[in-house]
Amino acid sequence: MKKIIHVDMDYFYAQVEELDRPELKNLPVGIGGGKRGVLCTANYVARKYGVKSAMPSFMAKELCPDLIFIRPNFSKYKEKSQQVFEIFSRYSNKIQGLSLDEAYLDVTDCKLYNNDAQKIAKTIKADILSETGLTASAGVSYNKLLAKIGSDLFKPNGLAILRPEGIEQKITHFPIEKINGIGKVTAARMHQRGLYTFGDLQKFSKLDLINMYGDYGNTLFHYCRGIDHREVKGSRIRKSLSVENTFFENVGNFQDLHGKMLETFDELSERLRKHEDKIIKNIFIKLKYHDFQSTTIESQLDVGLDQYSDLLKTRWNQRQEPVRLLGMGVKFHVRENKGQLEFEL
Ligand code: DCP
Ligand code: MG
Ligand code: MG
Repeated sequence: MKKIIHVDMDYFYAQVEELDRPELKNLPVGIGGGKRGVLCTANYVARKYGVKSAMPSFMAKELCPDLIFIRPNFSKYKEKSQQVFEIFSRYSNKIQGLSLDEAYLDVTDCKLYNNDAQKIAKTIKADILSETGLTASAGVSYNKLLAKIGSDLFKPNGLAILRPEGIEQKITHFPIEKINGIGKVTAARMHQRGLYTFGDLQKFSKLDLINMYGDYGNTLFHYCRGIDHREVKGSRIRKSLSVENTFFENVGNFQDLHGKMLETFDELSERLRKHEDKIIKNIFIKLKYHDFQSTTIESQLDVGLDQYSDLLKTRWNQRQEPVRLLGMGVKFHVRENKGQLEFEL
C-alpha cells in the first residue's frame, strides 16, 4: 500500500502578508481588489464573516465592513512557495505540485522515522513553520484522493490520518465537492439529482453511474468508496490551460456558436483566476467539426471576449460547417531557467 501526504498551506497569500505585517493577525484580511475585483483569498478572521476566495470585493466589504484589502504580490508568494517545496524535496522525490501552496508527496519509500507517514507529515509541518513562519495542513493516507480530503479536514494547522479500515463507511457524509474533478457546475447538476454526499453516490451501481456520467462515472464509483489508484506524478511545468465543451447537438450557425463561446469563456475566466501569477503568451480557440476534424486558431492577444470573438469569426469564415466541440484556452509564458519552481495543475 502506498503512503501519500497532501500538504496545503493555510490561507496562503494572506498568511504571507501577515508575516510582513503581524499587526494584521487578529484583523480580517482579504487579498485582492485588483483589476478583476475578486478576492484571491482571505484570512480565517475574515472567513468568519463569510468572506472567501473568488468573491467580488464589494460583496466581501458588505459582509465584513472592516475588511482590510491587500493587493496581491505574487513574487512574494512564489518565493515562499519555493521554500516550502524545497522542504518537501527532503522527504520525497516524487512530488506533484498542484499550485503554489499545495502538493502531493509519495513517501512510500521514505526511510526517515521508520517510514511512519504520520510522523513525516508532522515533521514537514514543523519544518515549514520554523523555516518560513507559516502554518500548513496535511492529510496522510494511502491514496491521493483521501490524502487531499484529509488536508482539508482540520484546517487551519490541521493533520488528519485516513486509514483503510472501514473507509467506505467513514466517508459517507463527505460532500461530493471534495472529489477531484467535481467543480461548481458538476456539483450543481448533481445536487439537482439529489446527490450531495459520497454516501448518495455509493447507492448507485457502476453501470448507473456510467450511464449518468460516461467514463467519469467509473471513476466516481471508485472515488465515492475511497478507491483511487492515481500515481503521484513528478513535476512538470504547466504550459497551457483550456476548457472544452462538446455540444449535445452540433451547432451550425455563428450566432449560436458565439453564445456557446460566451458560456465557455465564463468557465475559462473562472479557472484562470487561479493562475493570475502567470504570464499569458497566446490565446486560442479549438473547433471540432461534425466530421471530427479538429482545428485550432491561435493569436498573441490579451484574454478578452472581443479577442476570442475575433478568433472565432476568423475561423468560422474559413469553414462554416456544424461544430461539435468548442475549446478555448491560453498558453503561458514558460521561463526555461533551471531554478524555477515547477508544478503541474
Ligand atoms: N487563489 C486565488 N483564487 C482562488 C483560489 C485561490 O487566487 N479562487 C490563491 C490564493 C490562495 C492560494 O491560491 O491563498 C491557495 O489557494 P487555496 O485554495 O489553498 O486557499 P488558501 O490557501 O488561501 O486557504 P486554505 O487555508 O483554505 O487552504
Ligand atoms: Mg491553501
Ligand atoms: Mg491550495
